[in-house]
Amino acid sequence: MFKASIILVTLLLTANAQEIFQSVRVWDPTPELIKLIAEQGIPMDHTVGKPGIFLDLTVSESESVALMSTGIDVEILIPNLTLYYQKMNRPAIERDFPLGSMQGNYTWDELNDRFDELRTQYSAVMTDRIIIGESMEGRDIWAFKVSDNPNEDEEEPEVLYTGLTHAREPLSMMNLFYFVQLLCENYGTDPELTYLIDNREMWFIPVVNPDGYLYNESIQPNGGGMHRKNRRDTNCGDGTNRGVDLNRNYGYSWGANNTGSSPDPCSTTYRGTEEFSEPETAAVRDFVEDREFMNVLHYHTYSNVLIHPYGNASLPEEPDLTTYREVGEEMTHYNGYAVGTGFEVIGYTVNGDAVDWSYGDQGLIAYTPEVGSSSQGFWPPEYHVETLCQDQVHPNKIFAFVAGSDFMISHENIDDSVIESDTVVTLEIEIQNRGLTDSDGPVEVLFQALNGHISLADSIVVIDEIPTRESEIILIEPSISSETVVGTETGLIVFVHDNISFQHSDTIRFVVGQPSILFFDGFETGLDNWSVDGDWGLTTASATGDHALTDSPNGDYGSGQTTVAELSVNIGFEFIVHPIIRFKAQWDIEENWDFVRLQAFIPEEGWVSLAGDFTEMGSGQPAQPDGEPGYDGVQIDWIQETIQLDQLNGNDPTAFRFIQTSDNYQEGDGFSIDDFTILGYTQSLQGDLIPDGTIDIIDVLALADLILLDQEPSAYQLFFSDLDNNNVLNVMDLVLLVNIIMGI
Ligand code: 0X9
Ligand code: CA
Ligand code: ZN
Ligand code: CA
Repeated sequence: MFKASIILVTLLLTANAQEIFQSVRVWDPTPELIKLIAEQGIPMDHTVGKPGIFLDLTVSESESVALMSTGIDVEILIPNLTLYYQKMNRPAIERDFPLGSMQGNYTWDELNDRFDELRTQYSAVMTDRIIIGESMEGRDIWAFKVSDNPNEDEEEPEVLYTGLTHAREPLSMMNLFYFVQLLCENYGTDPELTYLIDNREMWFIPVVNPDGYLYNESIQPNGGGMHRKNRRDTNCGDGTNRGVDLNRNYGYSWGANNTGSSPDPCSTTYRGTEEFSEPETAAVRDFVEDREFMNVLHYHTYSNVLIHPYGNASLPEEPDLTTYREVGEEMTHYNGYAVGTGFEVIGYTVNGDAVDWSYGDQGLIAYTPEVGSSSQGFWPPEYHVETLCQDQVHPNKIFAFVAGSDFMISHENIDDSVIESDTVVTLEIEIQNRGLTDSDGPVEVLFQALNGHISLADSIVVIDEIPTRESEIILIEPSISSETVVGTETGLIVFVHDNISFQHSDTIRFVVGQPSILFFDGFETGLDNWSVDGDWGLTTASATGDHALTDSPNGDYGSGQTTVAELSVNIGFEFIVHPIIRFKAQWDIEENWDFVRLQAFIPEEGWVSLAGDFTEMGSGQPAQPDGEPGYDGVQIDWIQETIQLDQLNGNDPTAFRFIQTSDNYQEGDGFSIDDFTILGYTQSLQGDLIPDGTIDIIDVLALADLILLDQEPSAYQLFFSDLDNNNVLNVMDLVLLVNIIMGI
């Protein structure tokens, strides 16, 4: 049954594609086994491994299925090597992405040249400039499309990206060039980018406000010009005071009040004489009204935030609010930008801006990303330009994916907290159509075993349809092999797609058996295990028992500080597989500005911040380091956090610490921790000093020898034979060992 179903999946997956190559690990590679593998015609070049323990092979998917069906202990490490290589690839941008002459940003001429260059090279997937209007001073405002068959208007979901509404925000344009170049360069090689070109129409208006941008160029040719508005003569002289703020001139709630926009022609937020009074906004309006967009990103800088409507601080109605929050969270998964209304994330209200009109009037899902941190500002140092562009690739990709139907695993749940060998597991998987378009045809969910420890009767589940933004829960019941020992990782690779969507894959992993507790602190006996500074101390506001650990026992944490609580225990991680940290926590920390991180100390690397079920990426603000996971926001009820230490890639930590950081303004009640537990799977039995899987007289003799020799025992010997945990090996351990054998 197992074999048949796997072959079925293989056929489905490879029906109209090339063979997939995988990296697989063969456990326990005895010389006989190696011979057997070689005899199957599996190439032994490029194998790596630890002799006698495992051997990693590069095989085709059918070879890996064949290996598994012979009963060899095989584990799939990388399900699709081609995809893996392409995902890991980062273009060497120094060479590939030329920077411009204004602190790395293109001048108007340079960006026009860049466009011509790209267009010449990639005319198969790019239109020429399409002029959509003329600026105040008579310059072309142009758009272009990236798609296959670019000169045809195909039935593909359309998405729009705009830049340089505000003249002093060059990264709003640079990141679009970066994204377009990446799309074109990887067309035909990168599966995701190729899919987007083949199945979306991605439109770009790189410069909404050419006059303002050229004005900045004229006053500061090397970058740094601070003009924001367009160049209409508003009777304020000919400097940066003149002009209309294009992001206050759109026709939704235009001029609703004087705080969100200004009636003063010389103000930086002057809204103009009436809605769409400016040729630049009118051009965007006509273009959007003429086409059938699903969604639009109006790029600005800076603040490291992703803003959604409405500008007056009111929230969109459901289900759109959830769409905004969920899609926003996914877009900002790697760059950590805060998602919310402008009022929530940058603290002021606006009226007449582009996102409000795009959503409120046109019904499009629309955001304004504000690229870069406050320390980088409008004109970041040149060596930051490329990184800032790169930070927008993921959001730009997700945004294009969600214009159509697009599926992901939004939730998974296993009915038992401990998965035992030789049992059937009930696995609940929620599949969401996160896209803005209904599914096209049935949604197929295909499963492949991660290794030989799991099998599934039905490898494919078909869901009739999943409308836009809806989810469907499916139940599957894989069996765990009877030969699977405690601490073995297994799982399923899941592929989801409809007739036209991208086939995303995701891996669900779990470890078989009950983990052992290696360390526990419920904070009921003081802080002996911890060294603390700042205000860290005990609180009676606990999850269990009478005490918990907190960064601020007496009210809010302090401002502008870094404090730590460090755990000094020595755990023999070398003898543990899949170690886990689990603790209960509750917090109130200023979102996106202050932070608490749990870190592990790795001797060669220093402190490494750990990701768990509840961590979010740092926003890049001073107290939230960019790209480091941590805790912020408000979590009133105690939750249980789980942290897989496998994320340390086999490095054994020697210490842990909670580190609290805050900026100078606005504090919260802080972070509390209870029942801090370190768990892990011991694949050898305690007492099995001569490791042969059984505890018997041989182990007793070995331990007796050790005790008689009276030498300093090794960490390994201590770990497996110090049965009363007192850090010495003596007769008591011998007695306990004999008791185990006698079953006492
Ligand atoms: O004020 C603006 O126009 C934008 N910020 S910027 O610094 N780039 O000028 C923010 C627009 C926020 N939009 C809404 N809250 N709707
Ligand atoms: Ca097309
Ligand atoms: Zn702006
Ligand atoms: Ca703060």
